[in-house]
Amino acid sequence: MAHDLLLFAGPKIGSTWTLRAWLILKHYGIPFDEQLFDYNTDDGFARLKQESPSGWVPVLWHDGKPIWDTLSIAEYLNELFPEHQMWPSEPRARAVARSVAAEMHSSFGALRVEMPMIFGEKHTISPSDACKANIARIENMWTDCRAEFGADGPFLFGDFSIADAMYAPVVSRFRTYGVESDSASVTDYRNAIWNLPAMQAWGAGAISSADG
Ligand SMILES: N[C@@H](CCC(=O)N[C@@H](CS)C(=O)NCC(=O)O)C(=O)O
Repeated sequence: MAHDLLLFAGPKIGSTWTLRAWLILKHYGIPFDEQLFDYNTDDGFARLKQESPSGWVPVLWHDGKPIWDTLSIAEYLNELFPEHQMWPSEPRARAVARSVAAEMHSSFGALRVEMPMIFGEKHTISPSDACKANIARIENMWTDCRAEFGADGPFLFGDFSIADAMYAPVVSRFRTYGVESDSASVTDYRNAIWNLPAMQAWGAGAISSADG
């Protein structure tokens, strides 16, 4: 079935929420068009507030009608393309995958403020205790998911899922700010996300837009 999908997108260097939706589309090979809103410029910001129903990116337009907010977009794509099984098939694994995705959506305020995504760059900061606690919680969560559900592949629930897309910007942030881990499980997971062809394609876009 052909679909007419258009993603309202933010700049690849810093738009974490766009990255999540974009990665799902790209990883599963779903054809889509992209319209960039560089909300760091006055004009791009004004256009975004005017043209996006929510005033934010990402927005997925399907056959000319909008779906907004990243988790809704992810759920919608999963329903539109059931052949990709974007959540784990086993009920408990699926519930936990939804829990970790929702936790990313609603938490980690200190990490978001102190470690903004600057894709591909390296920066030094001194994280606050709250930010360190966010990092520890995320690493523990990744370790637990990998231990309980990750036997069949390198991702949180074995195969790539929506939960992994939710944490992809965190992997980028950890690289940018030099967050290191003693845990092989955490390091392997970070490498699996970083080396995803779709993640690398996003990075190439971040570099070319910075050059341009
Ligand atoms: N809850 C929203 C958050 C979206 C969001 O924060 N988008 C940022 C870019 S990553 C944005 O549109 N920023 C534009 C602005 O600051 O006005 C979602 O999950 O999609």
